[in-house]
Amino acid sequence: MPVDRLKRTVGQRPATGIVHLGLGAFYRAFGCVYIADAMQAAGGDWGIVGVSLRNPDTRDALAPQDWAYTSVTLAPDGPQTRMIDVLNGVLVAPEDPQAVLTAMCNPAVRIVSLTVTEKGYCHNPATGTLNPDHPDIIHDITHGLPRSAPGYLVRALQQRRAAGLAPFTVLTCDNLPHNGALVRGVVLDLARHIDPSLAEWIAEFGCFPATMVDRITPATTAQDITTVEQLTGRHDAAPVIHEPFRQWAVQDHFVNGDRPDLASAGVQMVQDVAPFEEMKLRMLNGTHSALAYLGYLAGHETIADTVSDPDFAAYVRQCWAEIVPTVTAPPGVALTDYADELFDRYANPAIRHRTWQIAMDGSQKLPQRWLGTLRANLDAGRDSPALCLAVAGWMRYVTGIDEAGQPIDVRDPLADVLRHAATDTATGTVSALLSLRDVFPADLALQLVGPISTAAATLWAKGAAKAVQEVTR
Ligand code: CS2
Repeated sequence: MPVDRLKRTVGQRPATGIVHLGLGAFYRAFGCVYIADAMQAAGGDWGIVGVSLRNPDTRDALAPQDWAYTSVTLAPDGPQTRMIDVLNGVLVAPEDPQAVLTAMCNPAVRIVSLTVTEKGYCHNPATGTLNPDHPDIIHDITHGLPRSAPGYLVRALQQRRAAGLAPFTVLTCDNLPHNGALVRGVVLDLARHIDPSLAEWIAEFGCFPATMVDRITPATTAQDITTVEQLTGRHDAAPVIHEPFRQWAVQDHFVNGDRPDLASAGVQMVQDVAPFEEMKLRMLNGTHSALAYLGYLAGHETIADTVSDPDFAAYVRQCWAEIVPTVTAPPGVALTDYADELFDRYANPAIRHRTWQIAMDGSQKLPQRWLGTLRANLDAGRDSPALCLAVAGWMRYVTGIDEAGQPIDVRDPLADVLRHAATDTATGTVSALLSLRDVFPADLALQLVGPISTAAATLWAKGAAKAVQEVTR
């Protein structure tokens, strides 16, 4: 049977109201689906122009299918497909930065959302403030056509101000602590370098709501593309594959109150996102990273494979036992139920979320995923052996050599620094990595050196599988 190409449903194109920076699989499986639901339930013109900040792949895959694509929900009892039709185009920033700024200065655009990953904010992970030595920031201070996400936000706001337009709301959807305040801080800092009066204008009129975003979305593989073709009878060059679960908590703080009716799509519109974010960053992302490093070292390809190993199942529960006392539950949430639900989500065999994918960019992820928990436990006089083993797992992983002596493809903006920090011994590696001030504050490093060295000694000597077993005994 011939396979059709996926095509947009004629006549359903919403006018553009949102520009999204960083159009990866996650936002297409999450934000675009919520926005589609909100427009379906409550109307409004919130079509999205996506921007790829690096390469043309997504644009090239989606252009021939008029920007429509298939979203596949992988429930344990089988897949469900749905066509998502809210994109009005995809721009590739390095090809034409002015086209991106022009899209952001469209008066109908009231929201610029972002999923640019942790490193895309060009901040110092340990402090959360703009890194003025970042090469893209150095460039963006002196050039009107930017390279970085903060650069696009500031230059577009500069052009909007000059044109007499209101600012757009900046809606960050990345897994960063206090993400609204963080992006506001880097934007204001960069704007101050360019034009202090611009910074004042943004501070007075801009809105940077905090958000907590959650949906597990592994990278789409060639096999997924074939599976979608079998399920739908249509060829889709860029489907997205994700779990059934989704949760979005958004601080209700938008310029002129102008936004899609997100609550109609099930988004939790709240005044304080912090408890949602802290719970999710520590309990989900924290254990995800712990399972990713140690699971990878123990030879597990995916998170589902990892937690199907009884020792790792006990290990992740031990991690939650260490994390829960440090977390203030959001209203109406029982943290033990949340942990049980997370376990079921991880165990979903239909989701092939690779440990290697989650292990990426650890230097940017560690502070918000583990260090807050470790600090809170130290302050309260509690030990965190499972989380200290996770840190040791990261340290072992970033040495770039696995337990069988094979090279690991370590992806991290600090990959070179990390590899060079590795020495022949566990103790030497621990102390070299703990002295990275971009990741570990000095006082915390001092308190952690003992327990992490203990964990590392076991990990180096006996391997991840055995170390995980011993720590839960
Ligand atoms: C993961 C997240 O890749 C990672 O670091 O921990 O992408 C995780 O899957 C999402 O935050 C789930 O909402």
